[in-house]
Amino acid sequence: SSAVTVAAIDIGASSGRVVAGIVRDGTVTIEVVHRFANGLRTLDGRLRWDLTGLYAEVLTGLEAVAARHGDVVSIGIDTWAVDYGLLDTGGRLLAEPTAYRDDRTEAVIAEVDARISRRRQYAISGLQFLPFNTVYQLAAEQRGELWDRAAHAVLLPDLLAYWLTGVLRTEITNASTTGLLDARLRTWSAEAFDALGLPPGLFPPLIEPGQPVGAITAEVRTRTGLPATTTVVAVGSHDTASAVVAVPASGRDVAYVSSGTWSLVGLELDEPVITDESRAANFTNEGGVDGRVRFLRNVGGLWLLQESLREWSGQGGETDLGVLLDGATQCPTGGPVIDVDDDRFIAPGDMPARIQQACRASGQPEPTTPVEIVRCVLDSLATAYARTVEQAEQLTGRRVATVHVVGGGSQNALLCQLTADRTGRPVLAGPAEATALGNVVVQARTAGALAGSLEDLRTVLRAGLELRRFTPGAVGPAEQEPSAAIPPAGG
Ligand code: ADP
Ligand code: LRH
Repeated sequence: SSAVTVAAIDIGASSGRVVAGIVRDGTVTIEVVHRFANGLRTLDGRLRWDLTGLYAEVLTGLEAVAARHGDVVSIGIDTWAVDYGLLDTGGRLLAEPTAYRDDRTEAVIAEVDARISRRRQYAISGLQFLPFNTVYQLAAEQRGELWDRAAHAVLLPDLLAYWLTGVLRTEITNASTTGLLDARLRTWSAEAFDALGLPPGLFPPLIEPGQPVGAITAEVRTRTGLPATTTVVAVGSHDTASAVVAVPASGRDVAYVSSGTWSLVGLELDEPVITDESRAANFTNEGGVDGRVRFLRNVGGLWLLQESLREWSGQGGETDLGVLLDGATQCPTGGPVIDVDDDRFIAPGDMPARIQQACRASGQPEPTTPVEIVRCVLDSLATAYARTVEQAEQLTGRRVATVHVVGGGSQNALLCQLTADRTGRPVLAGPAEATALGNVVVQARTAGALAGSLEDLRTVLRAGLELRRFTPGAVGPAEQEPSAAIPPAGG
């Protein structure tokens, strides 16, 4: 029977993978052929990504895909959003990209907001305010030493695609996180570029998921052993856009939590919701695949755990996530809950101390052991998920019957159970590799191995998945609510 193989490159803030996606007779399977770590490093006084190093991992992964599968038709790339690299007129990367957790934007936020008000920014882009949105990073860049030599700003998945093909494009789902895209027209906003003094051609031309970027270069062909016909195809290059494609929902009455370094909590819509209420609640209208809208909110994520583990490992403490989660499952309900959305948790550094400090500041008993801190983070995430699902219902008038949890966090049974308890709705957990799967199916559709709408693609994915179901427990949200200054999940 005819089978089509594609390669998906999916790099999150904490790890990356290169996946072979095989579509045979309308069923999809993935093989993770290469995994690698990702993280922040300090270089020249800034928190940066090692994009050059990540590209080397990409090539290693593609070589492994080529070794197993002769006929790779296409490659799709997704990474976290917002960040970019600057290229000179010759296409050379001027510096390793600054990471969104760097504090360089603090000094420029007020100035940007004075040039174009928050209200007007939101009216155009529908984007939630985050202190690291691309518009703020570019404002910091305009004052920096590279700006004079910068000919192009290139989002990170687009930069990897450029290195593989020599073709410069800006994929639109990721462009929607810059603050420079008109959410309704899905074109660059001349008004925003103007107001911020950015040259209109700063970003390469827009491209939609499913469209070809270009064939791989001869050099990449030689390095990886991929066939000359292999083409890079645009996918939802914002990782969250690809994750949402692979939310295995069977109806419209669902919310999703894409749970990784961040938790992205919301709904898929056909049209943006840009109102005073959605702005006040800081909901975003990011661009989805097939013109859909990702109406969601960034909620603090497993970053709080990742950074806590990093701290404990530095002290020689317990760092086995499974052991810590087993312990946390035994903790009594009703423990302290912090606001995971607080900006104080954005920067790297001693996370357990900041969590304890947040508990003290809100008059709650502070967790002392690693197990208690893990439990506090998970209670707090579940509380925030519940609050956000209810806000999404209120802002859109839609009802949510089921909550889908996808991404690495879907493997955390305690988090999923607490989410069911707090939201009072069943949770369907999985797939953990939603982002890679969403990347694969969009390529497979372009290759002609799958067809139809996102609903059709989700039907195909659902058939091949075993989701874990979590039912709201006997202990309801109200009983679990501690005396914290956090709005109760029950509204
Ligand atoms: P990102 O794409 O942001 O790098 P992922 O979706 O890969 O993030 O999720 C990473 C997170 O998933 C980890 O921080 C960890 O908390 C969680 N995770 C991964 N594997 C497991 C597991 N086996 N059990 C519980 N949680 C897990
Ligand atoms: C998740 C994510 C999220 C963005 C953040 C920068 O990986 O892409 O959607 O807000 O990283």
